[in-house]
Amino acid sequence: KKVRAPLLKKIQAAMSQRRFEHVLGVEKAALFLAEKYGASQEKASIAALTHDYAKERPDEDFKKIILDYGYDLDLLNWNNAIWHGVIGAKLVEIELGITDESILQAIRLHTTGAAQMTLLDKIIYVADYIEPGRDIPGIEKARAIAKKDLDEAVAYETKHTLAHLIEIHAPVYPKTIETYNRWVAKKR
Ligand code: DGI
Ligand code: FE
Ligand code: FE
Ligand code: FE
Repeated sequence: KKVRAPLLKKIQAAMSQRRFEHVLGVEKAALFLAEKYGASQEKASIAALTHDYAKERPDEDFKKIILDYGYDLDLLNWNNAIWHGVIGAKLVEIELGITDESILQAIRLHTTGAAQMTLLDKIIYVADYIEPGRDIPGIEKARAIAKKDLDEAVAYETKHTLAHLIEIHAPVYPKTIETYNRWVAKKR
């Protein structure tokens, strides 16, 4: 597509070669999932390419955006893991000129998921997890599930991410818990 080449250069310039390869892997996985589940290939591509655009930015950049744009100040209590998606989407909008709200939302939600996710949100959330370069315990299971049922893949990823966060005593972002309650927890 005509927007892809210039976008690719800016993204490559913003990160290490290793992360750039991850991003290309996420694009590959996202295009596969978009084809399989009937989402826009172009949106899947752009969202995948931009999802970690801000990941290597200094904390100060995120803090400035939080203050300048009036984000909830509780965000200041978190870190890059949460900021690079939630606030990174604003940097993608400002610096890369991406204005499509569905793409920006997929970037915002890619780390934590959400109780309410569009098809594109789910595709980016899952593609980030199963991309060919990822090596996490249980990754082959996650890839197999993603080929059969996207919602089940969201549930699998959410459960394993939360279990990992608890295992390492990491603080859990409230949205991550909302995702768990919607997609993993049994109704009662
Ligand atoms: O940016 P990536 O490494 O490709 O992947 P990601 O954006 O899905 O996750 C970034 C990091 O965020 C990863 O180490 C897991 C972590 N993470 C996900 N949910 C939470 C979280 N960290 C904290 N502290 N709390 C969360 O709820
Ligand atoms: Fe990320
Ligand atoms: Fe992820
Ligand atoms: Fe990523």
